[in-house]
Amino acid sequence: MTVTVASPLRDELFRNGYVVVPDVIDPTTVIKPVLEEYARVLDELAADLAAQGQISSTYAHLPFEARLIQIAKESGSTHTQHFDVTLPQNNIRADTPIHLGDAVFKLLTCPSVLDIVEQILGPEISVNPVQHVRLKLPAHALGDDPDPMMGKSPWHQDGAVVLEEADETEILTVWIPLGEANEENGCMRVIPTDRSAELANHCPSPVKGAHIPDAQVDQAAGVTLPMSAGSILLLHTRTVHDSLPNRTADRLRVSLDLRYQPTGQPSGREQFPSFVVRSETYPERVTTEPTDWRNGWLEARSRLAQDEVPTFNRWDPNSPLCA
Ligand SMILES: O=C(O)CCC(=O)C(=O)O
Repeated sequence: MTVTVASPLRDELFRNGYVVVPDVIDPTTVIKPVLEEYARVLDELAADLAAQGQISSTYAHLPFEARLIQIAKESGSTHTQHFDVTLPQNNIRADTPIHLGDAVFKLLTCPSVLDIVEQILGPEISVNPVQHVRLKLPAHALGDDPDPMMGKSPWHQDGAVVLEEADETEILTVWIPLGEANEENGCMRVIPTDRSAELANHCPSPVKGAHIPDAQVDQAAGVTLPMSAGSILLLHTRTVHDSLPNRTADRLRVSLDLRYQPTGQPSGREQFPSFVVRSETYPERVTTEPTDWRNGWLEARSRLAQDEVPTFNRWDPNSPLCA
């Protein structure tokens, strides 16, 4: 199914590679409940780590940000997967943590977000399984754990993190700060990129994920994008982007990056589930219950815990460009 949408927003996105749309999400009714869910995830995590002797206290008296930073430092791990809204790309077990809370589902299906997405993709919309929460820790707290979910993201195009079969899929990235994101705590940075641009060669790395080496990016053209909670950033699959490091002493930078696509096009990660979130033609196919969404992911986890998980990487680490 090809997309035939005409809208000024789509034109702007395709021309520049990015659009920041302010005041899309209600911080009180939509964002705050997500942060409350993450606080409960941290409660459970802290109790488990304390019971295993990995931390000396649950640090229950600390506010969320200070508590996560303290726990990450003391346990020597960022515990990303406990908060993440997708499965890892390998070593999936029957009990691999994943956070599939009602508040996250409400954000994923937020009508005001889907109204914007519809202006780009049209009315048949699915949520693509490439999606993450990033609780970006201060660089000093990361230690030897260079996890790009918790630290700086390297330069890349989102079209490079899915398989070739999705090269023509109109995957739209919707990046959502759950608090202030600025130059100090590590906001996003983009290189204005026309949608007709080629996918650059990426280098796969267990540490950074698929990335374009810094030397191959015209970094002087980078545009930093400070944003407030409630606003969203749209990127197309060819937009070259990274994020700045979190240089604060004691603050997190919290965001979700979600992806949507026209229903019926390849997701580029077929082993993971996609869900219809809006449909003019088949409204009965829309996933409206968080339980159905949760079950879709949990079934994928059970299946993948038994099967060999195919790699989602298409890039050659031995390419001379990666030397
Ligand atoms: O949130 C970040 O720091 C990076 C996000 C990103 O690069 C993406 O969503 O593709």
